[in-house]
Amino acid sequence: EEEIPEDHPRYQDLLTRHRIEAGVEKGITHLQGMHAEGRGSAFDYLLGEETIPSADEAERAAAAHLLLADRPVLSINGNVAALVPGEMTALADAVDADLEVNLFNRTPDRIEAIAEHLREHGADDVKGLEADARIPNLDHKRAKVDADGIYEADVVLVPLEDGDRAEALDEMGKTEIVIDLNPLSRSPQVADVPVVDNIIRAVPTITEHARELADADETALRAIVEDFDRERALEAAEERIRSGDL
Ligand code: PTJ
Repeated sequence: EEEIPEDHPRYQDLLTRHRIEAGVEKGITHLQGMHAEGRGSAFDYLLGEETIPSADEAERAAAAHLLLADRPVLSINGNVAALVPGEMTALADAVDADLEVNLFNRTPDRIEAIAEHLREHGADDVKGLEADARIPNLDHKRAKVDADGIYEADVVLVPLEDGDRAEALDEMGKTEIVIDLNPLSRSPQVADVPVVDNIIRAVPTITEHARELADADETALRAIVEDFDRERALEAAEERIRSGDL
C-alpha cells in the first residue's frame, strides 16, 4: 500500500480516492464508484471541503428523524462500504437502525463481500441478502430490498443514491435522508433531509448529534425535525458552491 503523507494539502481527498481503489480491488466497490467519487470530490472542493452550517443542521435533523423512527434503515452501497464501514456501524448502534446492503449494480458476489466487510467492521446483522421484496415502479434488478428491511422502513438513510431509486422510495412514503455532495442531483432534490456534505464527515457528525440527543424527549426531537427547511439547505449549499468563496 502506498503511504500518503499526512501533511499533504490534499491528504483527505487522496485518502478517500485510495479507499475507493482498495474497495474496487476487494470486490466491494463497482468501477462506476470511481466516477462517482470523482464527481463528489469536485463538489467537495467547491464547498471548501468542510461541513457548511446548513449541512450541520441537516445532520442534526437526520439524527432526530432516525431517533424518532420506528424502523430506521441505513442503506449501504459499494462506495459507502469502502469509505465508512465502521462509521455506518457506529451510527446504526447509536440510533438502533438496521444496515442493509442495497446496490445499484447488483451482483451476489458484491453483496456477500460488502456484508462480510461490514461484519469485519463490527456489524452483527446485515440485511439485503434475502431481497424478498421489491420497490414499486422500478426495474426488477434495482428494486430488490429486504421485506423486513428497507421495504418496511419508515426512515431510510440513502447515501450516494441513484435518482430513480430515491424517487421511488419517496413515492413509497418513506422519510428519506440523502447524503450527496451535489445539491442539484435528483436524490437530494427529493429527500426530506438533503445532507450536502462528504459522507466521510456527514456520518460521524450525524452520530455525534444522535448521541447528544439520546435523552431528548419526543417533543424536542419533533421540533428539530419541523424547524429544518430542506429548500433552504439546498439553496445554501448551491450558494456556497457558486460563490467561489474558498
Ligand atoms: O455500489 P453500487 O453498485 O450501488 O453503485 C454505487 C454508485 C455510487 C456507483 C452509483 O449509485 C452511482 O453511479 O451513483 P452516481 O449517479 O454517480 O451518484 C453518486 C452521487 O454521490 C454524485 O452526486 C456524487 O456527487 C455523490 N458523491 C460521490 N462521492 C461522495 C458523494 N457524496 C457524498 N460523499 C462522497 N464521498
